[in-house]
Amino acid sequence: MSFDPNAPAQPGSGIFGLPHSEEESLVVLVPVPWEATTSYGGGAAEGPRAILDASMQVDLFDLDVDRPYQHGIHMLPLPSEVMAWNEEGKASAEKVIEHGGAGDDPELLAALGRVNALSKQVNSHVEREVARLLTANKIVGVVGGDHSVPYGALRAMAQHLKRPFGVLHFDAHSDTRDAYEGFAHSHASIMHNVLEGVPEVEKLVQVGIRDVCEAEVRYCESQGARVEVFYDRSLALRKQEGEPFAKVAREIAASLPNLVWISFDIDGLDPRYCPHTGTPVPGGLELAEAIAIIREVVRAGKKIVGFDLNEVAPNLANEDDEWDGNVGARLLYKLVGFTLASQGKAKLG
Ligand SMILES: [Mn+2]
Repeated sequence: MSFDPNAPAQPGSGIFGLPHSEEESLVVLVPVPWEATTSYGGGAAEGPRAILDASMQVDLFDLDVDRPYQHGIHMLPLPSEVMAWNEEGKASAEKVIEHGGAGDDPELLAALGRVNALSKQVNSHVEREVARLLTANKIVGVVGGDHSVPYGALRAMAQHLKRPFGVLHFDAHSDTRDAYEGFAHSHASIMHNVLEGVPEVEKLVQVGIRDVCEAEVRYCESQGARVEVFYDRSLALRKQEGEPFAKVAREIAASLPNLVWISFDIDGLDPRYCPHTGTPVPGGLELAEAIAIIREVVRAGKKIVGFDLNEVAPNLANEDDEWDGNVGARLLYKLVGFTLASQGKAKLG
């Protein structure tokens, strides 16, 4: 492979301007352009494309994680079947959302059933792709799409590891609702579905949560030690009391088991990093704080087994505005780098 890591991306190159094919890459990214159950602002289905476009601007040398590109990074092509399911799913879901749920209206119940069936197809697609890549000894990252997309990936990871593992979940939202608006695989239910459907997830650690309903708080409490929540409110109070964030980051890392999947909803960050995400909430983490937490996970000797990045949505009203994709691409590169570093394949800066 002859390419200059210090030069601008060449036309026709892949993600981050890299020339690597799937075969040449240790890291393979699975794009999932799906957002059928998005209840507020749309655009997450455009996330993979926005990240890919903006990724050409990311410098390949990284002060946190050195040279992750050396192992090869490839993003699979955007799956046209998922894009078609998304169009159909959105049209059906819209009717249900407009009416605040299906109630007992036969037409709305049929639309709801169709959305749930399409969600299952997306889950199977993601599970199949991730399982295939894990079998080929790839490191896998899923790029959403809304936050429902990692479900199939976590199922595949559980099958692959055959051991318990933890999930480090960055988000403004708890995502532990039981079938939000009737949708069995809503973005707002992902962690409920993971806790109920992936028993290998022995621990869920949530960070940045600040928009949550009481039932979710009680549900998380009912899980006992299996769920630990670092609410945004508590992180803010601790900072206001003068506690060093490095200490908080180490505490979060220490709360995780040795094998960790990272599920990163971009809205866990302060919304100035993701102004067009579907459900922005004031408050949230600085990018540097999220990175500090992930760095501490690696420094604590834990192994990041895979990750997803979701809810990145571009400004659909102005295609020259690359900001959301820009932040998403940079965070994605760090996730790749820290995952490699946790597996002894990149040097921590
Ligand atoms: Mn969220």
